[in-house]
Amino acid sequence: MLFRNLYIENAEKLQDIRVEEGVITEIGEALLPREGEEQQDFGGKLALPPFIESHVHLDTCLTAGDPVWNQSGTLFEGIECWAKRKEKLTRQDVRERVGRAVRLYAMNGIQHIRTHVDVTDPKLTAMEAILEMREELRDVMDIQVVAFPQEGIESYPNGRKLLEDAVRMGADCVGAIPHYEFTREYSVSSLNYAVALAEKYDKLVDVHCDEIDDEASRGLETLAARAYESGLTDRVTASHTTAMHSYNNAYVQRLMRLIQLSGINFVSNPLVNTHLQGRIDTYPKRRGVTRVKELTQAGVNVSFGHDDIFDPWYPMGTGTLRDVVFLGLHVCQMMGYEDIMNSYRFISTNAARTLHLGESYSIRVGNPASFIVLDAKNYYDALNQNAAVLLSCKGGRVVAQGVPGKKEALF
Ligand code: 17E
Ligand code: FE2
Repeated sequence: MLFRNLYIENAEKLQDIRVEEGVITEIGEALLPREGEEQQDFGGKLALPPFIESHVHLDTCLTAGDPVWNQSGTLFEGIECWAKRKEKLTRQDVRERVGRAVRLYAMNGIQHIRTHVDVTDPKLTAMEAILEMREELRDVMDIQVVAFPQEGIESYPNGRKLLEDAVRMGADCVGAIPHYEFTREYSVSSLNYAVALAEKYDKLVDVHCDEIDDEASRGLETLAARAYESGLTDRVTASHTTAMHSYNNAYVQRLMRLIQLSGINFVSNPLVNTHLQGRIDTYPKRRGVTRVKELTQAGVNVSFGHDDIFDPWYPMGTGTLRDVVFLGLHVCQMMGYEDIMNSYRFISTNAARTLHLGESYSIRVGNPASFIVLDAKNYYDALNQNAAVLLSCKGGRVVAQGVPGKKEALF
């Protein structure tokens, strides 16, 4: 199969991609079709490595308003709403919603998802259902599962045991939520426990870290120190880190050294944290998005996640990461030409590092034929014009396709 006339990752020149038995066997200009070889000519469109959702809660998606709406728009009311919905969870209910969400993502060019799954549920219903789906959907979507203690490790009955049980069931990563624990001591010990668990079972770590507008919430320094000392380094991710928005600059200057030494990754969720944070401010109102620009400038790996699709924490979402990048660039004030052109990295290359996808993630000869084609010539235009995803090819299999949106002025 020959995919013709593509601008690969914003390249200036058009190239063709040859795929044989699910693998990229040749990339070059004007490749000659072989006898009987199937061809698809895109006539000058952008090809990118597949998009990656590096942070979402699939277990909670598509439940907004059931049984109650989050009226205040705070993280904490969201957790209360979810606790009510959680009581009604069944395996079938989780499977049905996750199936819908995964299809939404697929249509938008996503081929990898890291999902947090709440393990503060004595029955671990969602964890069981999602681990099952991780296997069933393997050919069309790679799903990485974080055991996420939504209501705390130290502050929830049997929190430690539930987290370990979920890891033993097969979760890929260990989570924590230091800003939600009852005390500062608990938040430190919860992080120590999560990192030790990851070491014991050889897992990755992804912590909901300091998702609060409290400048005294300092789980991040503990997490980074443990990542450094344990040698887990880039196997550790700090998600949200919204308190970092409110830290004083002198502290951030000191902290940045530790962050760099530790090698940890960051995930920022601009859609959801601009919605949830700043809720107790009058004016000026904080945006509550972590320091993406400064971290990036310091050479720290940052990716963007959607976090939620239509659930107690976010009443919107159609599973497109384009909106996440679009808002992220605005709120982080990263709107220089190169910033915009390269911003797909927040939902591709950078996220691949966080998920440890390795060398097989890139459009390169010898790699699985996994790529997407967008209806634009480069990512600047794709982002600005909200370009359709024309094709999503995963290991040589077309897993989703789309047609260009059509609008016309009648004058
Ligand atoms: N749970 C949490 O603690 N924080 C979030 N942003 C979401 C769920 C969506
Ligand atoms: Fe989250």
